[in-house]
Amino acid sequence: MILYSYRRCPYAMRARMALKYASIKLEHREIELRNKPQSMLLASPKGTVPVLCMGDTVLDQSVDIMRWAIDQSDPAGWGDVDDTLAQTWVEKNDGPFKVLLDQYKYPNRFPELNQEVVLEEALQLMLLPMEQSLQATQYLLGAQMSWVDIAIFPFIRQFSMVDPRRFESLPINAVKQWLSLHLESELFNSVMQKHPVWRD
Ligand SMILES: N[C@@H](CCC(=O)N[C@@H](CS)C(=O)NCC(=O)O)C(=O)O
Repeated sequence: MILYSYRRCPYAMRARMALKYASIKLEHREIELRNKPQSMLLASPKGTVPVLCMGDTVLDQSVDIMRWAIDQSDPAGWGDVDDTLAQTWVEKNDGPFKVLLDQYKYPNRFPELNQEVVLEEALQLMLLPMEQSLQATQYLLGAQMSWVDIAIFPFIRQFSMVDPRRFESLPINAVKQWLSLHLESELFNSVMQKHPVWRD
């Protein structure tokens, strides 16, 4: 089992966390986005990480890797959630929220956009609905952590890191607490260890 990964990629982070959670043994191949190994491109020509190769089977969507991992082993019930609700959150994150995250993170690429307006849109779309859920229950879909928390957390982390002081000033205390909990978790820290770049 081989995982092509990139340390700072939020999609790769969620996959690494799910694989680690499920105790999947694998060979970690750290890549450079600018110099992708041929063996990875042969397995998955679209050229994004993460890519999980298991013999002839290749999973090259982070959510598919998460789901596969949880199907193998789910010791804390990450998969015990309403599928439609889970899908709705993750689609909102990977779709419109990711667009706003990129606009917020790379203002130079979007000179026509106002940072504060982008931040406000991100609040309305994602951060405030998350706040509402997290005020009601400790995790996004209830009292128990689920794969949805793990799928979304790396993106909120990235968002918070763009302007940490501005993030700290936002009225989303439950989100901040939830974020800290994940940032400090052993699981997250264990998948953030550095690996040397793998070469074909
Ligand atoms: N839908 C994919 C998206 C993965 C993705 O976009 N990964 C980025 C890194 S964060 C990537 O590999 N981009 C290719 C590149 O920058 O060349 C998934 O969920 O796995």
